Amino acid sequence: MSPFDSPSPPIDRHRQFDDEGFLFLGKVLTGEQVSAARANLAVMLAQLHSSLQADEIYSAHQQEPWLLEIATTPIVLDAVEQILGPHVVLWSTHLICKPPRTGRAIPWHQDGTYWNLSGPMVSVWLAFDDADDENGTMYVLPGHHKQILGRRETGSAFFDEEIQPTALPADIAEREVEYRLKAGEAAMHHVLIPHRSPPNRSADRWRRVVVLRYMSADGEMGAKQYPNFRTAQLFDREYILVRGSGSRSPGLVTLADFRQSLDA
Ligand SMILES: O=C(O)CCC(=O)C(=O)O
Repeated sequence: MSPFDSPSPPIDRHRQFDDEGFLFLGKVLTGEQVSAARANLAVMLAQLHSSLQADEIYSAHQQEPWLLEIATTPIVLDAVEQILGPHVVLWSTHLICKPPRTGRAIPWHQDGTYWNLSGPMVSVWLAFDDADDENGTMYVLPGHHKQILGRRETGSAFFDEEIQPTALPADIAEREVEYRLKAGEAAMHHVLIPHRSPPNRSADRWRRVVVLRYMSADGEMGAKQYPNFRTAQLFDREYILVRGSGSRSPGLVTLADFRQSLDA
């Protein structure tokens, strides 16, 4: 099954996602939700373990109920369902917070080449701050998501591989598209869309975003551990069924069961 086989999608959204490999979703959080998220993030960042940086907080929705609520916002899941079909699994989140002046760049890469997963997947990039070139927003290369491009090592543990510069078009500066989003807005990207982000060059503006990762319940789900943002101790990735049913995938946990385990 391809990611574009869902039952009755609005055809224009599918076409655009299929052709370009990304899609702007517009506003998905209210101003109130953004303010609450920023307050929660401030608490989390104050508790961040000294071995971690603010751009490497992985799957904190497995500890933080507020982040699980963001990842299961109905307007976001509706958009994801239109691409993946009715059975949707949340398998990871990544808080990528770039502090003013010091927030790091991320090189051109294709996510799918880093993951031990297969099947239809999409990522939703959701801004908690207004994001633009100055504070290190994301750029995508439209239409280049249909093949895996050559890679080389970066020598950095954060993103250890990048796309070979020779595998990218020479006129990339004219082709790349900037995610110029307001706080509370989101965009969706394909697992193979080449993307990058510059450093945060702003003197006083944070760039805080969360990337929400979803897959179809039909996909193959590999084991993975992440460091807990408070303790740096490793925990196992959970596959949470957030829409539909997943009878073919015995490793899944339902959203209701997962919420209960968080509350316990
Ligand atoms: O937000 C960024 O700067 C990059 C995000 C990214 O690499 C991803 O979503 O995989």
